[in-house]
Amino acid sequence: MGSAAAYALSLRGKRVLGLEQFSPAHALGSSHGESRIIRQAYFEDPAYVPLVLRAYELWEGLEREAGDDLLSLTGGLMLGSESGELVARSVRSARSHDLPHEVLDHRELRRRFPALAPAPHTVALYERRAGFVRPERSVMAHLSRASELGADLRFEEPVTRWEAAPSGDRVEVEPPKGTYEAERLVICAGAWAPELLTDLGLPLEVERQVMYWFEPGGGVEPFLPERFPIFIWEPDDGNMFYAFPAVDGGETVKAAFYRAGGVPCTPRTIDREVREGEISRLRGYLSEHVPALAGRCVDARACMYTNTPDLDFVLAPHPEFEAVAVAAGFSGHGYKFCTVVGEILADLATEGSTEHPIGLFSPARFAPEPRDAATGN
Ligand code: PYC
Repeated sequence: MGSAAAYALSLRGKRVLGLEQFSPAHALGSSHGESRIIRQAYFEDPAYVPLVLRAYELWEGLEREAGDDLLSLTGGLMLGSESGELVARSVRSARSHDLPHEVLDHRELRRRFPALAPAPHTVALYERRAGFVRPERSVMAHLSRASELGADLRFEEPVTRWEAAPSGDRVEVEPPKGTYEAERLVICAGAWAPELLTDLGLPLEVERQVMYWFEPGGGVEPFLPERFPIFIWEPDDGNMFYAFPAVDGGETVKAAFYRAGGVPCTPRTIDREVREGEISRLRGYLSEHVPALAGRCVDARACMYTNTPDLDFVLAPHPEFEAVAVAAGFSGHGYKFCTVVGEILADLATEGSTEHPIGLFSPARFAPEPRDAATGN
């Protein structure tokens, strides 16, 4: 989000200073692991659809500018039962925004995607324009373009403190190497947001999630992007998991849980070791639903989700300091939006507002209900 904001602001001719506590495109936060899902029929809320459609346009523009393959459209499946939430809500989003999609039953699923083993009650929404983006390469593309456009990007500079006057147009940030002053501040601190935004009192919770790379038992052929889509599967117990095709000539397939199995942590306490029991748990779901994928797990890496209680983002001007814009709480599904989030943050920093529909992301939704003076409730 920070690299996309640095790029969007540089594109508008602003003088940009970017401060990152680690190295470019590092693997210690929430934007590593080779691939992130991109999809349009957004089950979380139809309000995300206009934003994701703009994100696609910006992804394509970034790819052209960077001369790199950042976005691959492989098609995507949302699978589950008719009584579950994932498929019904995806269909609702697709219909309400007129998105091209198909609803497939288990026979059609088996015919078109033979690597999947859907039960007779499984249904799915298929969308052709779903796929994946490449997070590390995309972060580098945003950073390189920002830097080419004149941004001053500094790494290994952790910001631990910032200050702004309530109505002023000066802000100050203080990494150990010195103090910087600016007219505007954009804070995209990922899992470090709870520390940098304590004044906002956001109910953010960081959780550890693990990404796993499996070596398909019978070889990678059935999982190549031309025949295997990204998918999210909501099994009957509600523990969603997802997977990608084998990307960029690799012999492995990445899979993980979504909104299931997270362990509360902080960036300081996160356990980066992955245990056999965790691997076996995901392998169990794979052997039932994608049997050929349930082979040897050759790699597993921890990352962090920063969750809000409703799992919707926080993206808004700071309620007290007009010179400050805030992006946080992407709740494990934000990366695909980073191009449009960069554009929104540039709007907020330069204009104080945006035409994009970001009402859903206001931090005001977490404010305590005012007490009734008469009843005290
Ligand atoms: O952003 O679509 C997403 C996603 C699915 C699983 C984890 N993130």
